[in-house]
Amino acid sequence: MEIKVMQNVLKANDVFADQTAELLKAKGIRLLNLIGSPGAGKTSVLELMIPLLKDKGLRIAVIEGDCATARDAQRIAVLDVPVVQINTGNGCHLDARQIGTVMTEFPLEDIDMVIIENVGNLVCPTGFDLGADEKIAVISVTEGDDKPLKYPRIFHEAKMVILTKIDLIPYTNFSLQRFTDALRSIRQDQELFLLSCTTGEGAEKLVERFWM
Ligand SMILES: Nc1nc2c(ncn2[C@@H]2O[C@H](COP(=O)(O)OP(=O)(O)OP(=O)(O)O)[C@@H](O)[C@H]2O)c(=O)[nH]1
Ligand SMILES: [Mg+2]
Repeated sequence: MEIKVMQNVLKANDVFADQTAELLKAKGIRLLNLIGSPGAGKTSVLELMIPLLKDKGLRIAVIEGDCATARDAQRIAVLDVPVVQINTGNGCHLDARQIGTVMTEFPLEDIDMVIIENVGNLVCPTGFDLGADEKIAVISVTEGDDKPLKYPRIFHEAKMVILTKIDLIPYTNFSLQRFTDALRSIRQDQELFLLSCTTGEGAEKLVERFWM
């Protein structure tokens, strides 16, 4: 019985996800879903990337998901892009109905890409399709190099992985070789981007990928 309820929830979610995907496809808008643990650096990645992408002429809107506060939306709003904050209360992920509602708030005719920062969580957001073109995993050096092995689903679904806080590698026992081996054991064609939001190292390569 419990399984049936869960299936219905996911099915309902997928209907909204499909609607969003169709709407954005018709308008030529790309939708990205950033997924990572609390504090992995998701908002910092956006703060670094958005000005660089704006310089290239890309028109971006952002959806921020957090249990509470509008702190991340405030950080993005100063970059002068449309942003909506969704507070989920105790909810550990964003769902497709919420995303569909927010889309009506955006001037879609003037947007090329919508980026969702999901609620900080490496597990639950992975299971809820939001209609995005791709899920992007954001993971930081300080979380440890074994995380792909322990939380494989997101690293299986996300072709693109952003490893943040690489400036901290010298101060930790993080092994880039162990991390890469772990990733490759889950998915062979993974695209790994190394990034420091503190020094800006790796930003240019990431801009090229987002620009695709
Ligand atoms: N040293 C270093 N610190 C970083 C880097 N990226 C982010 N941080 C710091 O890590 C902390 C968390 O960064 P956020 O960008 O807020 O992380 P988040 O994933 O958006 O966090 P939640 O939205 O709460 O899940 C902040 O203090 C950032 O300044 C980095 O590349 N290097
Ligand atoms: Mg954040």
